[in-house]
Amino acid sequence: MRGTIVKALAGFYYVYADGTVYECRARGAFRNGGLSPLVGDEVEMTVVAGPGTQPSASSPEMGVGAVDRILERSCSFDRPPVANVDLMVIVVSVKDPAPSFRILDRVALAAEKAGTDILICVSKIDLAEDDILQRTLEHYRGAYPVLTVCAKTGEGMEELRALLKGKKAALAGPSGAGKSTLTNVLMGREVSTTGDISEKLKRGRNTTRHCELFRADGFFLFDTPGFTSFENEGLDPAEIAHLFPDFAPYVDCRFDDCRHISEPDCGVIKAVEEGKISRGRYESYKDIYETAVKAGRY
Ligand SMILES: Nc1nc2c(ncn2[C@@H]2O[C@H](COP(=O)(O)OP(=O)(O)OP(=O)(O)O)[C@@H](O)[C@H]2O)c(=O)[nH]1
Ligand SMILES: [Mg+2]
Ligand SMILES: [Zn+2]
Repeated sequence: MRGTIVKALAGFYYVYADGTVYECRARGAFRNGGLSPLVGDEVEMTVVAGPGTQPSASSPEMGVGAVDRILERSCSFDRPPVANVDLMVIVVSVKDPAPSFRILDRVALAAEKAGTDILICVSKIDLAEDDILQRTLEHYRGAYPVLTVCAKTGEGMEELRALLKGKKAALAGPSGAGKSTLTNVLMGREVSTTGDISEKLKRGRNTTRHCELFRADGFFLFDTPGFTSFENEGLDPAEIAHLFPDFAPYVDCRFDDCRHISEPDCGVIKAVEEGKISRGRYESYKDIYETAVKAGRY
């Protein structure tokens, strides 16, 4: 039978198939294949026991099964560990935690590399102070669509729903940004535990510990664990500029192999000086570039 992995927890995979969730172990042979199943994977599974017939299943309405094979993925991520995402919704709160563009740009880069669409969802706008909202919009101008939402007042939620329609969308972003709160609003009920913000650190407490795929009305939604840091692995320095869509109109440089760091007649540097590329995005680029060069040396 074919199904979708909706949750992975403590060595079990929860597969939704034909209206029922099956608690599954991955088959031994398959585990040795090197590919580990991810939430969002489409799989081939075998039913071991139907719902209500196996007392060991963690809930009586669950069946028991085994995952035999992972079907081909459209994309997959290490962080968050999910597969078959159409739209990566990067959730960033204006306050508690305040945006870290350094981290967010790395998350966007990973999504860009995986080939998913990207939406920046600015959350908790009821808490916005000074010009943080303006600075966030400015940062992503020309790079990604930005939507401002508030789970508390409902502002922007209809627009968000419209953008998610027909898609498998993952909510990713810093701990405490409000991903699980948004999940609950979008699902219309409490499906995901939310947690308060650490008073001392002004950031989340890593409340969500596992990825879960929810079937909403008209779309699918992954809630994922937040992070407090993020690094991109295995990047070729030369590919990085191509993963900055806001640079694309300006990659018109004197040298074909321009690094856009200090070369003369560099279109990217010129665009930054003229305010066409955001300075913050350029700083992220340089930072990611240097890190990738260093990583390649060892
Ligand atoms: N003022 C305000 N608070 C919000 C809003 N959305 C979420 N919060 C609060 O922010 C805190 C963190 O929310 P969560 O939804 O648990 O955050 P998360 O992104 O899922 O965090 P992790 O699971 O740790 O990654 C909670 O106390 C929420 O009530 C909002 O729109 N406005
Ligand atoms: Mg959460
Ligand atoms: Zn250049």
